[in-house]
Amino acid sequence: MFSKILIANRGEIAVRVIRACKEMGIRTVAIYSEADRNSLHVRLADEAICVGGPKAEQSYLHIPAIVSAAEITDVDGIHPGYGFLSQNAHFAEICESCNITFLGPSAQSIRLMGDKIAAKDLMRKTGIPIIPGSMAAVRNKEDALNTARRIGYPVMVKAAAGGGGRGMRVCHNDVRLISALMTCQAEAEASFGNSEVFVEKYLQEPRHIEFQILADKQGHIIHLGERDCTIQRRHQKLVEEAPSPVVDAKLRRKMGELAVRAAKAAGYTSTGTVEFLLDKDGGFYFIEMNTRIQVEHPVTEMVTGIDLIKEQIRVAAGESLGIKQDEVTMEGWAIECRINAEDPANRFAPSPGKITFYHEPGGRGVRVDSHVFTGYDVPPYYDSLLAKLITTGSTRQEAIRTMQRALEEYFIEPIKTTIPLHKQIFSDPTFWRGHIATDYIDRQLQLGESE
Ligand code: MV4
Repeated sequence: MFSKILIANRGEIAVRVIRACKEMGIRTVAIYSEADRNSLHVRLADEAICVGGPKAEQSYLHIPAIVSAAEITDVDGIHPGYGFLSQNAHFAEICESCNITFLGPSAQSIRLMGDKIAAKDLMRKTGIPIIPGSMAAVRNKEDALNTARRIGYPVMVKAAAGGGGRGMRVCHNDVRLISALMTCQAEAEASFGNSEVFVEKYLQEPRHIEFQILADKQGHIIHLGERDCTIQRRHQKLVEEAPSPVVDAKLRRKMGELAVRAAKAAGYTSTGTVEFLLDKDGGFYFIEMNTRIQVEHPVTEMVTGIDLIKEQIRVAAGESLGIKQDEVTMEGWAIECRINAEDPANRFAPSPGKITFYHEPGGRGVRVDSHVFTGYDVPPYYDSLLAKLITTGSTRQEAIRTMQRALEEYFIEPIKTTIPLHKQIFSDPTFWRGHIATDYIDRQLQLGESE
C-alpha cells in the first residue's frame, strides 16, 4: 500500500482524496498555486508545496513543477483528481517513468479513450451500440455531405479530441453542415491541438446515462450502476442522480454488461465511467469513456456504500477488487447538485470574491463535499465549483425533499451562486416527474440561453 500520495489538484476533490488517504493511514502532500495559499486542502494535507503562479498553466498544469514536488517529498503515488492533468497520458507516462504510481488507468487507456473516433471504432468492433455516423475523421466537405445524406439530418459534428460536449454542433442541412465543419475544426485545433472532427446522427432529447466502472489490475471489472446526468447547461452538468428514473432493472443489467465489456476492450484498470445516450424509445448508444474519477462520483457512493476513492487507491496499489458484481447493491436514491460561484440570473457570469459568511446544511440524508469556509477567497482562475450538495432518501421524492430543505439551509454570502437555480429546479413539477429533456435548463427555466 502507498505510504505517501501527492494530490495534483485543488478544491473539493483535493479535500476528498486527502480525507480518504487519512482514513487509510496514507500521508498526503498538497500542491498549490500562489492563489490557493490559504485554501483548505493545503491546511488538511500533511505537507504542502507551492508549484507556481495563479494561472493553471503555471501551477496545476505545470508538469515539471509537480513532478519536482513529488520527488522532493518522496511520494509513491500521485492522484490527479479530475480536470487538469487527470486525462493527460503524457503526465501518466512521466509519473510511471519516475517510478511514481499514477492513480488512474494506463497511459495507453487514457490515450485510446481520449480519441473519440478510435474509442467509437473499438466499441463498434466489440459489439457495443454506437451512434450511426462517420467511422473516421471527416476528410473533406464531400465526405461529410455523403455521411449526412446516409444517416439523414439533423446531424452532430463532434471533435475527435473533444469530450463532455466540448466542440459539438448540431446541423439541420448541407449549408449549416459545411459551416459547422469549418468552425468545429478550427475550435478543435485551438482547444485540443487536433482538428479532426466526425459526423453522427443527432439524437433528439436523449438522456445522459453513465455507468461507474471499477477495475483492478488482475482483470476483474465490475459496474456500480448508473448515474443520470441529463440536466446540463452548455454541457456542464448541474444535477446528477443515482439511480436514473428512466432505467429499470432489465435495462440496467443490459447497459451495465455492455459498460463492463467496453472497459474490458479498453484494457481498463482503476475507476472509470462509460457514458451512453438513451433515446426516447429505449435505444442506447456509447458516446465516450471518461478515464478519471468524476465530479459526480458521490451519488454512486451513497447508493452502493462503496468509497470510490479508497477503491481507486487500493486497485492502484495492486489489490484485487474486494467485491463481486453480484454483491453490488443500489439502496435508496441520491441526488447531487453543483454549487458554483456563478450568477444564473446573469448568464452564469462568474462570481469570485471573499466569502464573509458560510454555513453548510446538515442533518440526516445530507452530504456536502466542499473546500469552502468563512473568509475563503474564491479565486477567478479556476472552474467555479464551490461545493457538491448530495442528499439521499429511501425514495426519489424523499431525496428531493431533503435537497429542498438543505438548499434552504445553505448560506454563501455575499457572492452569487447557483443555489437559487437549484431551488427552482427541485420545485419544478417536470423535475419531480423525472422526465426531463436535455434542453431542460434553457426551455423549462426560461433562462433564455441558446446553446
Ligand atoms: C449528443 C447529443 C445528441 N446527439 N450526441 C455529448 C456529451 C454530453 N455531455 C452531451 N452530449 C450530447 N451528445 C448526439 N449524437 C446530445 C448531447 C447533449 C446532451 C445529452 C444528454 C443530456 C444532456 C445534454 C445536453 C447537451 C447535449
